Amino acid sequence: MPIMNWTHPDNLAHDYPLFRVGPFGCGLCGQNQSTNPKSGELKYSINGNSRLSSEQQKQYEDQGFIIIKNLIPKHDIEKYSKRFHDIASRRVPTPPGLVVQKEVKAAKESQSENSVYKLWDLFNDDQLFDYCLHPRLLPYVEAFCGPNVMAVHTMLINKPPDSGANSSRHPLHQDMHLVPITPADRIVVAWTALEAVNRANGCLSVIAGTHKGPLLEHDYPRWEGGFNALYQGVKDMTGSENRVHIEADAGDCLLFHPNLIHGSGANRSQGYRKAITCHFAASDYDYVDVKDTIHESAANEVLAMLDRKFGHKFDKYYVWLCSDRLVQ
Ligand SMILES: O=C(O)CCC(=O)C(=O)O
Repeated sequence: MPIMNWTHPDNLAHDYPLFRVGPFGCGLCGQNQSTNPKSGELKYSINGNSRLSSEQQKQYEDQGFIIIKNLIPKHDIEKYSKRFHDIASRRVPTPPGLVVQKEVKAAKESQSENSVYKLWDLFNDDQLFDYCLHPRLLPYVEAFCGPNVMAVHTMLINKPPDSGANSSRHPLHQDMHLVPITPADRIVVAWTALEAVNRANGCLSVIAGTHKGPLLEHDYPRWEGGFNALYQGVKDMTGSENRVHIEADAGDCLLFHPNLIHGSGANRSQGYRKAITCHFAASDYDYVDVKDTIHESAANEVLAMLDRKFGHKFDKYYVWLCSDRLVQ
């Protein structure tokens, strides 16, 4: 994958002061950093880490995900849920910079827990960003990213009850489509349930083992009931062998590789289905030049969203990635 022309992040922070920039390493090598293991070594997790059991490491290597039951304590789960509720229902002012995305079918409704689907860029809110610094989570993250870790993409996802259009589904996709940084094998996604999630309220499902394959072309689904912005799925996805439905309790954390194909079902319950997520990366990652690559259409869409939000024409494909923060 080509690496894009480098602009030091300090310059970006100057041009785009709305974005906070972490202390990147500057050592661009011009190549995709290969994480090919020597025989007997691990490819998708760090050799010799003491946090994962050998079973957990084997499952992650083979299937691309593991579940850590009861990782985040109840009082923290309640704190994140309450904060979401307060922001979504406008009990408190929306913290500047926090991006509020409404569900496509509720776009014209006033802001409420019923209409808000996602909060993005949680680093703009200390109470929600607390999740990305959680002392019970970071040791696991280190087992995939190594000791120096950046939070690169953060969301609180609320799935309100589906209107009947099935638009609350999230098509099967790979997160790397939206996250043009490398190496992918030093990125881990930490998705934690904020309440019980099951087939009825649209739990996540994953296609085990697909983290070993390439990044595939993505496109919007041909769904008559509509779909949410940036909810592109793997193009011409056929079959779903090895599909695993991830039912979970509040506080359970799913750790998965960013190339693992996954999605979620419609929320057919009367309640909300919330989760908080962070994509963590080894802090010395490099940017991919998205031009003429599989990442380009999603990157253009992100740029257009930033233009609309900030009223400013951003000319760098990767500028949204400057919303990352060093966490360890
Ligand atoms: O929590 C979900 O429903 C799916 C989230 C997801 O895969 C994403 O936002 O990329």
